[in-house]
Amino acid sequence: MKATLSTALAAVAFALSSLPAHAASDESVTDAQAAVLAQRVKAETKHAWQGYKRYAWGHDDLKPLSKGSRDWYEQSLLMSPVDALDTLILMGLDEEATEARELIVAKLSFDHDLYVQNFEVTIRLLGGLLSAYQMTGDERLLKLAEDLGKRLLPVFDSKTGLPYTHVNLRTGQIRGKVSNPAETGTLLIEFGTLSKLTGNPVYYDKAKRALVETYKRRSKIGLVGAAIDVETGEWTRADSHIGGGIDSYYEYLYKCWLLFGDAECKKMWDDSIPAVNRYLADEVRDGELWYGRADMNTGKRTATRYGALDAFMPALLALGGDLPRAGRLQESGSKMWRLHGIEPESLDYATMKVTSGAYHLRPEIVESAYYLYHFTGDAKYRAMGREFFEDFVRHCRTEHGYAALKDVRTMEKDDSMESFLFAETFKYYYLLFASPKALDFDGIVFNTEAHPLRRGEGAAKK
Ligand code: DMJ
Repeated sequence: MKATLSTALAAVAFALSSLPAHAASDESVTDAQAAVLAQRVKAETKHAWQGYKRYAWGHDDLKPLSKGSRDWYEQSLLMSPVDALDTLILMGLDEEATEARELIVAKLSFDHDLYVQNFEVTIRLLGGLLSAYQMTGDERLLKLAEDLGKRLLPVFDSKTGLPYTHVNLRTGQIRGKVSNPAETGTLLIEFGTLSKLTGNPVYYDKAKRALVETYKRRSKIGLVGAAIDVETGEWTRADSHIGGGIDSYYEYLYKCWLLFGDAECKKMWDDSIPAVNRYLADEVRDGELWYGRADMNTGKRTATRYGALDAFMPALLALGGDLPRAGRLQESGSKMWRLHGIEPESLDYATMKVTSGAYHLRPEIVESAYYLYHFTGDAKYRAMGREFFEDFVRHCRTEHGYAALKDVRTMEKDDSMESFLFAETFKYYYLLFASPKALDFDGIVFNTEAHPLRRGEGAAKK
C-alpha cells in the first residue's frame, strides 16, 4: 500500500514537472475572472470605436497609425459602422450603437456607379444590416438590405448560375469571371435571410443555386478547387484546402442546413466533409492534427500549410459534432499562435516556419475557442482565449485603435484596421468570456462575418 502510494505521488510529481511552465497556471479561468475579461473586451471595443469616430467617421475604416481613414471604393459604404453595429448592441454599448445606426440610416446609399466585390459586400454589409435589423426591428435597416440585395442580383446572371465576382451597384454591369468556392458558395445565409424577411424567394433561389453548382463540380474524390470560371464552370486551379478562397463554402453547407432546415445543404455537407478529413487533414510529429493542401483530383499533398484563416475549422468541426478533431486542431492552432506570440497568416506546419508573417487582426482562432468552450464547457478554452487576448492587446493596441501587424516575427505594426475587428474579433472575445446569457447560441447562426441571424420556423435541430 505504502509503495503504491509513493509510486503514485512520484508519478504526479513527474507529470507536474514535465508540464510547460505556463500550462498549469493557464488552465483555469473562473467565471468571475471571465466576467472581468468580458468587461475589458468591451472597453477595448469602445476604444477602437472612439478612434474610428474621431478620425474616420463616415469612412469605411480607420487607419490606426496615421490617424486617417480608408475607403474601399471611391465612395464609402460604411464598412466599419455596419460591421460593428450588432457587436455594439450585443455588448450593451448603447450610445455607440445608436450613433452607428443613425449614421448608417442617414448616410448609407448603394446608388453609386461603383464595381463592388459581391462576396465582401454580402458578408459584411448585407449580413450586418440583416442582423442589426433583427436585433432592433428598425425597418430602415431592412430597406437598405433589400435595396442592396436587388443591386447585387445581376452577379448570378451567368450561364452556370455561379456568380461573377463584381457588380456595378448602379448599372448592374458585372465583372470578374474567375471566382472561387468561398465567393460562389458563401451567399445563402444572407440572401436566404433576405428572402425570409421580404417574402421574395428570388434571393434564396439564386444563392442556393450558386452553392449547389459549386458542390456539383467537386472532383471524383469529393474535393473542390481553388479557382473556377463562372462562365464555363471549369476549375482553373486544382489546389484544394480549407483556407481563404474555399473556407466558408464548407461553413455555409452546414450552417444553411441549421438556419433554414434545408436538407439538401445537409446532404452536400455529409458528402463533402469526409473528403476534407481524408485528404486535407494531416498528422505530423506525435499525432499533431493540421489541415494542409492537396490536389483536388488525386488527393496528393501539395503543401503543408495552415494559417490564420484555416483556424475557423475547429469551430466548424465542433458545430458539426466532431469535437475530437476540433479540439486537436485547436491545439495545433494554439501552437501556431505561441510560436511568435501572435499567429501568422501562414505557416508550414511540417517545419514550423512562417511562410507569411502578417497578422490582420483576424478572428478565426478566437471563434474556434468560443465554439469549443460553448460545446465542451472546458475552461481551458477560456484560458486559451485569455492568452490570445493579452497578446493581441499587447502587440496590436494603438493610441486610437488597433493595428494589424506587418510581421509577427518583428511585431511591426501596419496602418490597417479591418472592419472585421468589430464584427468578429471583438465579438468572439466578448462572447467567449461573457455569460452564455449574452447570446442565445441555439437561436441563431453566425454568418461568416459573425453576424448572428435568427433561426426561424423550419430551422434544423442543432
Ligand atoms: C472575414 O471577412 C470573414 O470571416 C471571411 O469568411 C474570411 N475572413 C475574414 C476575417 O479574417
